[in-house]
Amino acid sequence: MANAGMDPETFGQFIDQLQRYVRERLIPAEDQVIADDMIPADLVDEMRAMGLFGLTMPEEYGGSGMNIPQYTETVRVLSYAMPAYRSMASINLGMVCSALKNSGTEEQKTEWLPRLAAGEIACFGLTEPGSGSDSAAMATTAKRAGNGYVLNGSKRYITNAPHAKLGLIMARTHDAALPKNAHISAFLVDMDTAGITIGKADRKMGQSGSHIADIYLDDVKIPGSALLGAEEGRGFATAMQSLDNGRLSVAAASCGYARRMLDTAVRYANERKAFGEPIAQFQLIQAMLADSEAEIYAAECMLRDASAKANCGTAIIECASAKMFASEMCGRVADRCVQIHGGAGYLAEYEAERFFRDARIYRIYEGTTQIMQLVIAKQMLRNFAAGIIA
Ligand code: COS
Repeated sequence: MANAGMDPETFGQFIDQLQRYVRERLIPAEDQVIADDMIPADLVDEMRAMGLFGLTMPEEYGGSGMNIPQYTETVRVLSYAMPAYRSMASINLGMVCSALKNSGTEEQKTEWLPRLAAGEIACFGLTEPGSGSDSAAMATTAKRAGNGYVLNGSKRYITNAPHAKLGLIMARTHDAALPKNAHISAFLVDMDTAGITIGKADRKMGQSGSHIADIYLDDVKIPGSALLGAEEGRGFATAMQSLDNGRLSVAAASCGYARRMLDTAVRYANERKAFGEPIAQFQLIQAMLADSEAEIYAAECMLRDASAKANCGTAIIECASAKMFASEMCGRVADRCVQIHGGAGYLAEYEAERFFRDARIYRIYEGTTQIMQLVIAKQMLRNFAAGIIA
């Protein structure tokens, strides 16, 4: 059944407030974020005070109770600003909240959802040095010890690892691979537990102010109550279900940031003159603007449709399609934005250059475009075999 979410009028007011906040506070602070490679602490506090970390948590756990379409619309609006802001809140709002809501026990929800809603940061530990796209091949182990488990292994490219208080960590509870990847379980790990160390934040191509790092797990003793859903073998399904949600967030981020790029390109095309008139008057520039507008619109429509379907149940094809199309679209718009800026587009003092670098990861994380193709095709073939016709 569809989740009704937040009352539409309150949601509309929230979006108006967020749009103003993005333009009046977040965008003006971008240069500072780039210079420090860090969102200023007072801005993070403001984001907490606005409830931005708890939008998707149910109200009874201290959140705002947004449903999936409201959550993705919020991410889209937030993503008009540089990606670091979404990055800080998105693991709370998307993957970890979704895993807790869908699979957590009542005790786990009661313990963690209010903390996340209040702004404690979460991270999602799936990828490892030896397993990215092939996530079921992970090497991190969770061995039973008394009433609890001992974790050993490492996780790589983990967004927010340096800030996280909660890690949703996937680990093998069986040495051998099991059907449906049931050798993997998910654990809610307090990141202050002894034996956890965080690597140095990695230097990246773009996305200043957002941090990824390795997590090292060395004989980390966790209680049995940390097993998500109190059930072994559900970790892969939980991770995939959470990734459906995370993929919608990347689709929304791609739509929001592409809109920013296009607005910037339109402004520049009106200001910059060549052959005696603004370059916006030239049809070949207009073609790039028009293609970008139409593609952003298409991605926004997909995002809304996929979000509505995911709000009613599983929507694997739609989530993967929206992520694939929107992230690829964002890359094309970023490229055109540089092209419209001409030589200036290659210079760091213009925004187009960093838009281009920032956008590149959208086609990679939460599942590459190539993995999205596999996910979509696999589901299509399953539907065909089951006689399901669209
Ligand atoms: N929702 C709920 N359960 C799901 C699911 C989803 N979207 N996808 C898979 N599952 C569960 C199901 O139980 C499924 O079995 P059934 O389909 O028979 O019910 C089981 O997991 C196994 O799924 P599948 O057969 O699709 O697993 P594969 O090993 O074939 O999956 C891919 C392969 C490549 C699709 C998968 O490993 C993947 O998506 N990898 C990319 C991971 C990724 O995005 N990494 C990026 C970084 S993470 S931040």
